[in-house]
Amino acid sequence: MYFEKELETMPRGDLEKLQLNRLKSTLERVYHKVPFYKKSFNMKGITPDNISSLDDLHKLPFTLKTDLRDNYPFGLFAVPMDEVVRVHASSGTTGKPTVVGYTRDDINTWASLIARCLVIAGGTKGDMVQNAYGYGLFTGGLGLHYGAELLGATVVPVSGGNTARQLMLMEDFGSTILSCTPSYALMLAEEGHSQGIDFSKLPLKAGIFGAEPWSRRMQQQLEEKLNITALDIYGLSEVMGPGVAMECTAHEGSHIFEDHFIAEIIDPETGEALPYGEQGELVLTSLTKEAFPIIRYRTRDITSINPEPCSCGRTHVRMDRIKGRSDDMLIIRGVNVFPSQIESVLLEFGETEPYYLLVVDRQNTMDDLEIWVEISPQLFTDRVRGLEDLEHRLHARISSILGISARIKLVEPRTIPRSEGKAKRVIDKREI
Ligand code: DLL
Repeated sequence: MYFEKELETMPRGDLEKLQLNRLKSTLERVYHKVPFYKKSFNMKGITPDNISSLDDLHKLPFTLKTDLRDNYPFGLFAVPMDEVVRVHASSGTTGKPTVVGYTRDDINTWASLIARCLVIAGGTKGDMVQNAYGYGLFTGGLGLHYGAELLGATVVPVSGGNTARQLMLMEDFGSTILSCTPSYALMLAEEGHSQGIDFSKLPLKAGIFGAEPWSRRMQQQLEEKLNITALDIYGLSEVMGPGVAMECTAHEGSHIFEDHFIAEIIDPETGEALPYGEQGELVLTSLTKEAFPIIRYRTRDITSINPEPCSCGRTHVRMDRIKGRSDDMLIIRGVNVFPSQIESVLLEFGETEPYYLLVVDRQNTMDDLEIWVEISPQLFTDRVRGLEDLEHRLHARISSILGISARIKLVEPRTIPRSEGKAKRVIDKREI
């Protein structure tokens, strides 16, 4: 099932023609309407006329998160403010947020892409979507909301948090689709089980989880615990919000909606384009956005792209799960470490829960990694004597996966803080 079959299954030749036309008109608009782009194109000696094929894209300069900050709040908007019907913002760790804007047509496009995502998850107008992404400046809540309404489903705009109420509504309303971060879905599952809820008796059938990296194992675990099909939704506010890409039920990557975005993979060190299949940083260009078009945005997200046809019939390329962000990647004693690698290991072991915290410190000149791991309630009560053995096995497995040794600290069930939105998994105490 498709929401916009013709566009989702368009032959690649036609899709590329559509992309080129849309790219050209986007470039014309940004060049003439946004001083930042005129300046950055001029600095490379480029005008929109120099772009005559999709291969020419690499001639254009990248756009960075700092460019958004430098033009705070509305400096990169390409339409007058009276055409902007909504803004969103993402909070950075420091300083001012980055602000993005939408025209009425942008909101409609976004809703149609979310409707595509819901249909991929088996959604129809008969569904009840419990939307537990945060409402507000974050794009998750309102993004999912408008797409579900466009599809004609019933939206429960519960937003994040208040787990007891979420579970009550899920049971009483008979929610069929849950949307939230994977870490919050895990918390709902855990709370639900401890309250004695039998998810197999509820009508819940699908989960649309994203906004943070999560492993395939965590996905399988959520599918089991909640008795649903769990799918990965990807997006970022700078490029639109959720719905830039969506995993289909083949579970072999997420389709990037290429009629609206062009995706490239680059080497994060050199900025050079990498071929299909190679892992690097995802760079995205918008093709239809009016208020906030964006050219070659460096997402910092690490993935690879697969152009092979998909069994679901969609022709749009698929990206692999996001491994982490190039700026979240920890470099410990010179070795690259992504938190999601540790999550996968923990889920291999039945005795641990996928709640963990990486604590990085520097003793003299040596980096020190300590991994706090929550043990399962069962192990805690059953086999206190087995803990040392578990610690050794975890240590060996994690060292072999990461290529560096880390200290394991087993902690009691429910001691690592749960999150209602994006989980925080790293504490870096190094002063570099
Ligand atoms: O997180 C938009 C979103 C909302 C996506 C709801 C999915 C669902 P930002 O707050 O701007 O926007 O954060 C964007 O979150 O660059 C990735 O690093 C990360 N991210 C988003 N989706 C995924 C995913 C929203 N499925 C940043 N897997 C992105 C891994 C993801 N990381």
